[in-house]
Parts: sequence; structure tokens; C-alpha cells
Amino acid sequence: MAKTNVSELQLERKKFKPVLPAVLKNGPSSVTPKTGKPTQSISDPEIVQKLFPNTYGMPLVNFGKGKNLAAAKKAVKIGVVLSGGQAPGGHNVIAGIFDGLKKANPKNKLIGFLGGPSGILENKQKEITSALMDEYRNTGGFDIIQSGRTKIETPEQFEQTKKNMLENKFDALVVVGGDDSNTNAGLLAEYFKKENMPVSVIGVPKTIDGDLKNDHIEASFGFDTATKIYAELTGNVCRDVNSARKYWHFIRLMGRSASHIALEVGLKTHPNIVLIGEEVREKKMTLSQIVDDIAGIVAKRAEAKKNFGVALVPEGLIEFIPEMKELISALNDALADNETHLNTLSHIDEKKSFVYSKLQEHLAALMKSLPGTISSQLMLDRDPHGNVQVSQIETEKLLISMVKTKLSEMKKEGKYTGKFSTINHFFGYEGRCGAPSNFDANYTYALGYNAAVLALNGLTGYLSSVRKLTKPSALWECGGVPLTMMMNIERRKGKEKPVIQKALVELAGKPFKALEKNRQLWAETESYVFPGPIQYFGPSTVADITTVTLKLERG
Ligand code: FBP
Repeated sequence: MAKTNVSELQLERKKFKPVLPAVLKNGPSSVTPKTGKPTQSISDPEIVQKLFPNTYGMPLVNFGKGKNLAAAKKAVKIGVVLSGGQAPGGHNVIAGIFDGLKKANPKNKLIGFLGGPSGILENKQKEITSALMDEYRNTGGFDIIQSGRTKIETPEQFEQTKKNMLENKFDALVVVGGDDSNTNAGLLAEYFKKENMPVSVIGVPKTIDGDLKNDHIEASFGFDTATKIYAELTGNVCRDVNSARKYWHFIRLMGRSASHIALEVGLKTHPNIVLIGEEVREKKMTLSQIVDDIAGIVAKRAEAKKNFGVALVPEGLIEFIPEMKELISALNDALADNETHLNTLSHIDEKKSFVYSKLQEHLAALMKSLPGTISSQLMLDRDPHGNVQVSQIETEKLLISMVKTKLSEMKKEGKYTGKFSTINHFFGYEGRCGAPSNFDANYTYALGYNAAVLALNGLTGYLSSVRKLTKPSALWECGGVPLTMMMNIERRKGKEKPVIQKALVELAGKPFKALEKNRQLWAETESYVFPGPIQYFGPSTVADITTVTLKLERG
């Protein structure tokens, strides 16, 4: 990278040295794995066990200090792939793996697969050298080797992966990904074992969505930085609103399914409305009930001459509204079952008419009642894992238009006299490649280093686990969680599949309770908080703080 292409902040940031957990500090040959009892999958144990006969039931692994010369004995070659959406800190995961490997044995090699899992299939590789690595330390993005969403799923793709791994003499593969990519890592680990291949597969928990977590994975990386960026932007909008006092801003926030991002940003900024998908599901709320609630708050504020406010809408909301979930799930099946025919139709209206004929009457009626742009967005291609692409569905605009209609009805009935001028936003891609916060820079480096130690010990089918995250990083605990332990059976692309269970917002959990306690006050007043930009330097109380969610859940 030529110096002219580097900002002053990047230059300073290069000097940041992540602090490793004490247990990893002296390198892989001073770390010993300790194993516990056999584990079970989170649900559907018989089915998961049948599908993973070679990797099911493995114990949890905890790392302790102790001589482990085996971890450094022979030189190894490890591949790394970045899979799925970008998340701040990916480069530091690679730096952690790289430094862990080189510390164990300078002859160890780290190879990056280019462009996500397709790089494994197409054998597109790049060696991570010391000089290359140094250019990317503590930077955002995944551009060192790029990412992609290809799913390795057909027997031919598994065969191709085996061939490329064996021909290129890989000893291990590290998959940096979310729940779907790590499900794929679990399937690969099982397949490699079944084929008697001497290749381990280790996962690293990545996703800004924050929904890859459980008792042993306290947070996925990138959530901290991304939510700090969204909270800065949201806080700025709150201040603008409070200054101009003339608009309602509807902000849709990323998070394909779970509402952790909206909840975290809400807790950081105190906007007037924070919708939580999981609550909508629990209360079985219809779209019109959600609209009535929002209109009620708008009207109440209007009575106090406050024709302004800020509402947060999680992008996954749409799938939590029971009627919409039913529609999306029926659509998923209809699109998967009729893919070939649909591909012969060129116009979206033709496709829609065909799909209406495949849906039950009430679902077709619901779809027809939605604005045309929204029903078209619901028809967009699913991702390779079968998920509807919620980042392309403009739920905030749907809500604005429905709230407008509701308010004009209320006006006719004399129940509303205000003015509803709106502005819509979507904060998503803006946060995924930000320079990692101090927390994420340390966490990702530890996750990568820890993944290298798991691989060097010949372990396979494990997710890198770094815990006690509310303590300083030197005190973090390290080890591995069996991927099969996090699995359950879900319907994907019209079929029952084993997948890592997503962690949704728990309505009994402390973060949601904190919102519940305060939201009436936030709805009626201007209790806005302005978190400002991420601080990389300065007092630890500002630069090293992590998320409100983590603090409430683990603090
Ligand atoms: P991952 O789960 O792969 O980390 O991706 C999450 C996410 O950022 C979602 O928040 C968003 O809905 C989606 O990716 C967008 O996907 P794409 O980058 O393919 O548009």
C-alpha cells in the first residue's frame, strides 16, 4: 500500500498491539487443551447425531497453561476463508492465526482462499506473508482476501474441496463466518473425518448481527464496532431531529434476523421508538397493530406539539410478523419448487401472478395488499443458504406509508392534528467495514490466535471460543466449542437441514428489559444520547468500552 493511500489514523492504528489473553501469550507450545464431558446438540439430538456420526458429542475444550511441544513439532499449512458478510476485525483474525502459526514454527504457512468459499472450490489462493499481513493489521474490511457467500453443499463440491485440500497438502482450514458458514464448517469437518482426511476444520464466530452466541460464545466479532458506528449516526440524527423539530426519521438497521443491533443502538441512543422483531413475534402482532402503535406515539407527541421523532426498525422485523413470516416461508417454498419455470418468465409482474397462483388464498391476498415495491422485493433471489435478503426489503418505507394512511384516518376522526413529514434511512453496509474498535481489534486477534492453537492441536469441528469478554483482554479464557453442539434442525430451501441455531433477542434478558423499562419515557420525551464516533485513543472508559448488550448480559 503506497503511503499516500493511507490516512493518518490508519498509520497510527498500525501501531496498535492487541493484548492477548494470558493463556495464549507465550505461544501455542505453552498451551494445553483440557477436555470435559461429551456434549449434545442444542436440540434434535438424535437427528443431528445421525447426520454427524464422526463429530457429534465431542467435548468442550478449555485451554490452560502448560508445555505442549506437539503443537510446534512439524511445519503445517493452514488455509483461511472469510465467508458471508463483512464484519470489522476480519483482518485481525487472520493476523492472529498468522502470528500464532509463526510463533509455533516459523516454517508454518498460512494461505488465504480468495473471494470466500468459492476460492476453495476454484483453488484461488494467496499466501499470507509477513509484509502483506502488516499492511492490514487493525484495519476494517475483508479486502486482504475478500469474502463471498458461496455454499459448499453438493457432493461434487465436497469432492472438489477434498481434492484441493489433499493436492495442496493442507493440514487445516479456518472458516471465518456466521451461523450458516459455520454450519458449513461443521459439515466439512464431518466429511473430512468420514473420508479419513488429515485436515481439521475450525470456525471463527463472525457477524455484525450478533446472533451467533450462546453460553460459550459470548459475542460474534464485528457487533461491537458496527453498533458503535450505527449508534454514532443514530445519535447524530437524534440531535438533528431535536434541533430542527420537523421530521420523523425512520431508521432501518441491519441484522438479517435477530434484532440485537436495533436493541443495542436503541440502548445507546434512546430514540422515541425501537421495534424489536422478537417481541412482535412473541405478542403475535400483525402489521396493522405495529402501525397502530407507531401512529399512537406520533399522535401523542403531536398533542405536545412535537411533530418529530426517531424510530428504529430492525431489518429482520418483517420475518417476525407472523402473517409475513407465513407468507415469506410459503414464498421460499414456491420459489424453490418452481425455480426453472420462474426463470423462463422475464417480467416481475408475470412472476408475481405465477407465484400468487401457488400461494394459499389468504397469503396471495396479503401479498397483493402490500405496496408493489415491497412485494417485488419479497420475490428477490434467496441467498445461497436459502434466506430471504432482508437487506433489500425497505420495511421502513412500508411502515412510513402505512403510518401515513393510519394518521390520515385518525385526522378524519379528529384524533390527530399534527404533521407527519418523514425521512427514511438504512444503516447497514456503512458499519460492516469500519476500522475495528479496540474491543474488536483485541477480540478478533485472540479468536484467530486461538483458532490456530485449536488447529495445531489437530482438533476439528470446533468453533474458536474466547470468553469473559467484559474483563480486560489479558484475563479472557480460551478454548473451543463443538460445532455440532450448537445445531438444530430447520427448514431451508424447502428441506429440513441441520443448522447452527441463531441466538435471538431474549425477551426475559437484561438488554430487552432495559428497553422495556425506559421506552415510554423515551417515546414521550427527548432523552436522546449522542455516543459520538468510535474512540481508538484516550481514556479507557471511552476507548475500551464494549457493548451495552454484553455488559448487561455478562457484566
Ligand atoms: P453474515 O451473517 O454473513 O455476517 O451477514 C450479515 C449481514 O450483514 C446482514 O446483517 C445483512 O442482512 C446481510 O449480511 C446482507 O448481505 P449481503 O452483504 O449479501 O448484501
